[in-house]
Amino acid sequence: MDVKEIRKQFPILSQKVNGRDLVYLDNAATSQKPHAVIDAVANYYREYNSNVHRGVHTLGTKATDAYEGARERVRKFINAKSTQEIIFTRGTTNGLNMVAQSYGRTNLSEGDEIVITYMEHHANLIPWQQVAKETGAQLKYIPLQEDGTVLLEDVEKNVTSHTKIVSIALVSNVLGTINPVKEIAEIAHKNGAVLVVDAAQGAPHMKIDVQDLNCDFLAFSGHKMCAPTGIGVLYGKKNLLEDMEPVETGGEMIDFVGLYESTWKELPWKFEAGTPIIAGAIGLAAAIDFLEEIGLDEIFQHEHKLAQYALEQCASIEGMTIYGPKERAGLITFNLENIHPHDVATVLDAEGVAIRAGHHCAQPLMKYLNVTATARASFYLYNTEEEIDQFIRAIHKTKEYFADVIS
Ligand code: 7TS
Repeated sequence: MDVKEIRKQFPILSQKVNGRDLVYLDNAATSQKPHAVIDAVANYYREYNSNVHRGVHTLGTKATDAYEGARERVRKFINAKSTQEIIFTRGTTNGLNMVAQSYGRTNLSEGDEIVITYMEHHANLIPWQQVAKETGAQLKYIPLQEDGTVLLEDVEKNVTSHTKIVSIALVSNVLGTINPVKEIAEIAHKNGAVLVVDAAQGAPHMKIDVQDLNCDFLAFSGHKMCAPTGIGVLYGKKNLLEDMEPVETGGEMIDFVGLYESTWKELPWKFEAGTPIIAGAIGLAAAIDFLEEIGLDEIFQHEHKLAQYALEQCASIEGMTIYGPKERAGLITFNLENIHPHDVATVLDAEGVAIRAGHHCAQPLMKYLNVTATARASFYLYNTEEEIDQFIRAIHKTKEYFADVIS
């Protein structure tokens, strides 16, 4: 992987921030966009902007071909059996809400259980809280090990014959833990439950094969994988999607409309009410082309190496606590003793280093870790060891600055 060449593809990276070379380490929040994606979106608007699935005019046909072509591109990317299993959404949050509201409402009742973990992002937590309240189902949490991993024994203990839904992140956005979702799918299925996978932090960084994982639903966001904001994907097994009611109704998703009754289009369109996210889907297809040309395995290895390098560099920094397991995806969540993470992020920004501080939309996990907030540096394919060195220097500066202030 030639990171120097890759960086040239991202125009935003070559700028200075606060007089320093920008070091963008907030990729778990959103990734930057390469020329190929920016151009694909601009070309759509410049050359063939039209609504889809409607007229027979030339631009409309071109837009429809590009939009449906993007669906096929996504199908191949996650190895789904059919494009009928690929629903375009606004993002992971939107996709998980659809599963909770459609599959959850229909299939849950009093006494049923929804099983999640303490590491879930709010997007994979609050939709379940809501549907549990509406249906009388119970929300149960699988505990974590001290290093932030999930033991399969604990999954076995918590998933029972009452469990209808198990939902878990493929990769934690705070701990970097990579969860054994294939094994968890087996446990869920053995108990008659479905497995929902939140792949927001997985899809941008590793190869996903939904048939191999044998998950029932899987959601991810385009904006974390070089695509524009406002586009995402919900994968669902065809037999499950076929039995589900649409969450939104209106134009585009109907077959026949009478005065008092209507019927729905076939999959996947019955879940895509209204004018779809055409430019977003085209941008996502370009992002997938871009990532696959480099290779998802290569990207994963690169980020894994960066995380291990960062962990080594951080190990000798006094007063630095790092959360999560040693074997992890490309991010590091940490705290510096006696310094609030927002202050850490502010000093780092002055040094040109962009990280995130806060609860990372995982308040139950913060409570579990016994902290109110943490700082997080998250890596992507364009980050380098030199950037991690700049990050480490900025951490030392932060410590020195606050040591002076405190004394
Ligand atoms: N699930 C996980 C594991 C996430 O990390 C995120 C976003 C979401 C779901 C929601 O994705 P969205 O695209 O629908 O917003 N995570 C983060 C983050 O860690 N920092 O900012 C956003």
